[in-house]
Amino acid sequence: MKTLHFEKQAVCPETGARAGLLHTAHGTIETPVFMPVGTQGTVKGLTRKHLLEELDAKIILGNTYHLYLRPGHKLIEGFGGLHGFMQWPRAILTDSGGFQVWSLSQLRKLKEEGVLFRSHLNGDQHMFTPESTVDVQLSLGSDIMMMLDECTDYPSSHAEARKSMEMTVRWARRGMRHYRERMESREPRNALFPIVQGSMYADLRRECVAQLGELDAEGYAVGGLSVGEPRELSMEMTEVTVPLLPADKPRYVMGVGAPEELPEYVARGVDMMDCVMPTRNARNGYLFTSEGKVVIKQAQYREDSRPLDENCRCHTCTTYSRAYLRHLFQAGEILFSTLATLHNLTHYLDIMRRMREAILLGTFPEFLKTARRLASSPNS
Ligand code: PRF
Ligand code: ZN
Repeated sequence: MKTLHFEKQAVCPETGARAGLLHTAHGTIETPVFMPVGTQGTVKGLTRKHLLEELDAKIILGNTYHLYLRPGHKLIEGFGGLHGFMQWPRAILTDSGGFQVWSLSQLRKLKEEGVLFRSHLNGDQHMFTPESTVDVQLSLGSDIMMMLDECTDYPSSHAEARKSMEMTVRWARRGMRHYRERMESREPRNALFPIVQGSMYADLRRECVAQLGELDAEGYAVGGLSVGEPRELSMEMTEVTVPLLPADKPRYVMGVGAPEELPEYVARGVDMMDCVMPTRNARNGYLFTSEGKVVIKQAQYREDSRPLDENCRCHTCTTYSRAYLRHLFQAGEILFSTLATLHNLTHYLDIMRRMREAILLGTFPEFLKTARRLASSPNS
């Protein structure tokens, strides 16, 4: 039974960029989409009102690893899942935890059964299996759940990458079987996306796509990118992987990217992306504008009365000066995080909206050309 419906609206013939509508149980998402990261059940610094009314975000991301450890998925389930707990009425995607175990937990032991790890909070030992991460995500009630995968270290030898990719495939088969069993006794509201791995090896990526394709999932993700490799390699791997994924299903590249990378991924047929960059950088005083980066602590902004970004319609840019923002940052005021996050996310979501519009209008190649010219200009 279908839980998601992806409606393709337009494809750019020159590049393969797609515009579509992704219908979920918690509303319709216009694609291509960037999903703000809300690891702990909150997009740091923002209220629901900001997300709904200022940003008009249609989907946000949560993390199984964090929410499982604290406050616990059973507690959240008691509040009606993550939607009820955080009072978020729109769509939620949760990552499976595999990647966060890889990047955060203290001790990690990979077994055929799953991944054994120690909590980064108190050192307690836990295990995630392909089955248990589906169960945890069903408790969280996310609209799109992610399969347990192993994000292969970069760099890895071909043999290591093959071993890791094959484990990810075996886990995906188990996870999908368990998911289908669980769905028999449930109203179908949650989709499950397998994740393509294969490090930086085109043959492994192709093989992984072919094997995961047999699972006939409702969407597919590409993992293992943006893990330290040069940008050309991320793009090359995206180019070999994405066109092989089913054209009538959403395609999600996990954990990307910088603002100037967004058009590059979309041009390669990607529908969904997420990244901590706009939110994390905001809190650290790194702001993205239509004219390039602003490092707000710099002395040049001390008496700068201009808005952060003349071309931005966000609350931060229509209300405050750069000098005031710099002062808040220097004084360590909590308001800075809110204002900076609001702006950076507005900037990201606006790029996505402009791309979507261009794809629908048939002007995406021109958009891409302009975006590339701006990206190679000195102050960006
Ligand atoms: N796997 C999972 N989540 C992820 C990644 C991955 O490979 C990445 C890699 N960029 C980010 N988030 N499950
Ligand atoms: Zn702004």
